[in-house]
Amino acid sequence: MARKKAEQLNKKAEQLAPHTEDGADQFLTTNQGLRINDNQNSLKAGERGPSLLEDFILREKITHFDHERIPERIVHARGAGAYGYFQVYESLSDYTRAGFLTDPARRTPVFVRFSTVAGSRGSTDLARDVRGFAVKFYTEEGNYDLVGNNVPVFFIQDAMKFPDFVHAVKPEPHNEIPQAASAHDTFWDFISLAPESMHMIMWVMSDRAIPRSYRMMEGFGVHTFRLINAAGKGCFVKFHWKPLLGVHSVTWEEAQLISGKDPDFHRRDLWNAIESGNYPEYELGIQIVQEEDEHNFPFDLLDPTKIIPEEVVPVKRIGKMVLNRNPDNFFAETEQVAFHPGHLVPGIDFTNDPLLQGRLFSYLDTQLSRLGSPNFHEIPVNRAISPVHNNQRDGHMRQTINRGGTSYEPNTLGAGCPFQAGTADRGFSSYAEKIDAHKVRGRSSGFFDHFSQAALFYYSQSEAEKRHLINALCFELGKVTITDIRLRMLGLLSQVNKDLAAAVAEALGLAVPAQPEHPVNRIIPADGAPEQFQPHTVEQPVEKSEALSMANTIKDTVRSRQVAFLVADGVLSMEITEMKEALLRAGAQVELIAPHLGTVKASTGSGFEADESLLGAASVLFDAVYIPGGTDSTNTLQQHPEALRFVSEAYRHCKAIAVSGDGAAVLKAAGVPAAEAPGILLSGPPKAFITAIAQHRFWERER
Ligand code: HDE
Repeated sequence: MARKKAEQLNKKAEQLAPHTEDGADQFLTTNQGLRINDNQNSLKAGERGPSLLEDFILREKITHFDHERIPERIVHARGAGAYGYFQVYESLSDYTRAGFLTDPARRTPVFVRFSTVAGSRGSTDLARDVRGFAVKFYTEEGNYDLVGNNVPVFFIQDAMKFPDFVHAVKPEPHNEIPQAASAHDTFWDFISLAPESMHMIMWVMSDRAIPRSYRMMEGFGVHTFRLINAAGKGCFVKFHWKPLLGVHSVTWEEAQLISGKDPDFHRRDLWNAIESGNYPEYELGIQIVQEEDEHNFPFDLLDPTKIIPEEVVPVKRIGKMVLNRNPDNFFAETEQVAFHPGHLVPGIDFTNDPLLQGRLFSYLDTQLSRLGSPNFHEIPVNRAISPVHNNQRDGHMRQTINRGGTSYEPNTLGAGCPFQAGTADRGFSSYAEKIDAHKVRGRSSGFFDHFSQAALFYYSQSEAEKRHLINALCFELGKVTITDIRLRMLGLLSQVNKDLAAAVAEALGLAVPAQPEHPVNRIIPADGAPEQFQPHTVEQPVEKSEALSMANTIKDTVRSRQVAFLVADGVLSMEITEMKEALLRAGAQVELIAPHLGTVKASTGSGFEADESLLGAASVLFDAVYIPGGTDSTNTLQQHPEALRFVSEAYRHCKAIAVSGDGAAVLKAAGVPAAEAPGILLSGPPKAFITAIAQHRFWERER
């Protein structure tokens, strides 16, 4: 029902329909449409004889199977996607002439793909990593792709370094270890020689790199882009996605456990949320900087290792994206979707960010090897909903049947068609930026403050977030086997924050080098660089930014949160029903976990069906735990090692736990110091539990 409604609203869904196949109530056929009468046996010379080469049905089937795989993405291989729509709140015509940003009546279909970066297609969702946040807007003026991440900065400043960076973070080349992890020598060797990565390192060592859900993370365009209005006036823009459920993460221990219990955790979460009508929602935000203000910042707007603090330029929320439909086929849609920062529409343009400039080459190029043909734009998920007419022809797997005798322009034989579009006809024209420069290999001197914003990020974190960040660095650098790399990292960290460096040094059993060896001479050209190109720090306009800490995020809803009820035979029915109804009303989801599957006998009534057994379930897959009373039930749970583990883990991971009556005995048996610990509710109305779940975590319990 929900799907039908979403489809009706969406031009993209209409376009996909004729390409969508459904075998229900249909005969099995070959790819040529021939009905098959035996799909169990190959054609043989006698029942015990050799198979015959003439079996074209067998050969077609096996040939197709042999070629089922395509190369996975070189980065961002692991991902999950969804369809939805975007709608702007009010016209942004002061800034841009892009139709989807100026017409509040328009619902623009979108396809979004979330991803991790380093791991292979089959790797865990819960790796410590950046998350990709790529949005394809199927606008009426062509496809616009906003190919961003859940972190607003990047490791490097220039595309020239990208292959080196990716080689360093991917599994090491000699033994292909480790999978989907940055905790290894080559990654930290590279980072320790690239001080420009320090701001990004703060983000990826923070809990942002282990999100609770794709639905609970921010997105960023990273680079500064440009908006251009109908009068041709340009301004700079940074794009933000703000999730309406707030920004939340799991703990590192949880992430590691989830990787074993459910490596598809984020993918499943996205899928289930959409299937259950809990549509993920994000607001699009923009930070606008007028051209005349370009140089009024202590950093360069073209430097992708810098943010514009929200306290300096506020984020204006301009519209909402809702994801309301799961793809029908993972390969056809999520795997074959092809994003490209160069998919632009009139009213939006690039800047000279040297990382962005390199990306403009890479994404088209990579689709050619990944999808195998310049006709990848004809794959249904990639097709624009606006008409496509040009003189590009032929190539592997061409689907369009172009009519007419001309495939060149200008022509008279085809009456000059297809013809160019002027600005009034929504033709794209590049922003006429004035460029008068020497051809150089180099970076602007404004790019060399590598530490101030790293320090700003660290300083803006809550105590718990700082602790997690330190622990992450201790974990990662602890996996490094070369002391020199650790020392170089301590040197760099000490330039971000002395306490941070000291805490990491202590865990590594090392001292912070007094005079950190500056790795800069490894990153400048062989001919050396003058003083202003040495790393230095520049005072920032703010000391602290509230927006950088997840502690300040929205904590007012339990919508789609997963709550485990631990129950056994003899549980008090009333205590289940009352709590369950209250939670469901608030939008949470409830699962009954019992020592056995099937019916759990209750104190009264016919009992309850268990959703999962304690053997199959795991606390890390839930946001909160409730233990209803009932002497027999709580006695059983107290004797059950998995029940005790469930409870003690939920406690250690700082989740809300509520008990009723003698449910408290289970806490005690699990070693949970229940008395008045934050987030532990020994009695009280369901409302108190709901408020506690909305808090996400009670980090103060960590100490
Ligand atoms: Fe990408 N990136 N990237 N990247 N990137 C790819 O394109 C590349 C960068 C991002 O779900 C590839 O189709 C270069 C920044 C996302 O399909 C490839 C550079 C940001 C995705 C590529 C960068 C991103 C990709 C691999 C530095 C955040 C997944 C497969 C110059 C703003 C899109 C593909 C999806 C994917 C190249 C840096 C985001 C190889 C050369 C910065 C979300 O073309």
